[in-house]
Amino acid sequence: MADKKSNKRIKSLSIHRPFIYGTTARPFDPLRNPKPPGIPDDHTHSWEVFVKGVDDTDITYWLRRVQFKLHESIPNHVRIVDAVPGKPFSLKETGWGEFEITIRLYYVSESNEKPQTLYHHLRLHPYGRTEEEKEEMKNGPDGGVVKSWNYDEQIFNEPYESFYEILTSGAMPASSMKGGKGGGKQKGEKEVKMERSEGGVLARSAMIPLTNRGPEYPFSRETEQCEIEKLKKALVKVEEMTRRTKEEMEKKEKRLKELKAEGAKA
Ligand code: SLL
Repeated sequence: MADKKSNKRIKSLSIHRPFIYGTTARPFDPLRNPKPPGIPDDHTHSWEVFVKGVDDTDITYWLRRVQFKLHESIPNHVRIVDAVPGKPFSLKETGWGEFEITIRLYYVSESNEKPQTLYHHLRLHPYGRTEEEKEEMKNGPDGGVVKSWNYDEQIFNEPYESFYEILTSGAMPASSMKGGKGGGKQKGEKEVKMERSEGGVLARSAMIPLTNRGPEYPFSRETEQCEIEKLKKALVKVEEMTRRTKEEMEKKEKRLKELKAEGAKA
């Protein structure tokens, strides 16, 4: 670490890094997901919980360890996963029930940040806002695979200078990070081009991909735009409903007045 004295916090600056956390579950099925030997009879699903970079880019330059606290019914239910450069923090298990997983993030020591906690509900069964969404999860191309993934942004407020250095020491194409060990250009290595490929993101950046590229990469500006469009459409619908309700009320009020007038005459 840099000399303590010169390692000050950078005031009024905050920097963020996107990441994804969540679970993916698959029901045991003789064809698509056969149950491995030795798994208890009552286990119905295999599942995975993870914390990873957008587009699977490396995040181990700011995150060094993840602790997953599982349900107490699971043997050895507090699990620690240490960083392997270029790899997601992931844990695979089998079981029969859904529960809340406590995910504790430990940052690299240069950050001087205290660990933080996230909570994630393990989903084994299809879910969704509508019946179609549930149906899609059951019978869609991914057949029976239940994903519950969240996009999030880690914010570092007033980072230490040395940590800021690490965070900004050069965005690079994800391909140049292959095989683990990222970070900086090696001597003699040729200049890496700083551009997006296929709407993807540069490693060690805060970029969000432009487009969707399949079920493994669901978070992008395109998804965001889709959600915004959905909200806009919903808003139009709500306005339309409000207008109609108002109209009906006006009609009823009018009718009521008429009836009252008739009553007064009689
Ligand atoms: C439920 N409240 O009743 C939840 C608890 C616990 C899930 C779910 C055990 C796996 C194992 C397992 O799946 N526990 O024995 O390794 O639905």
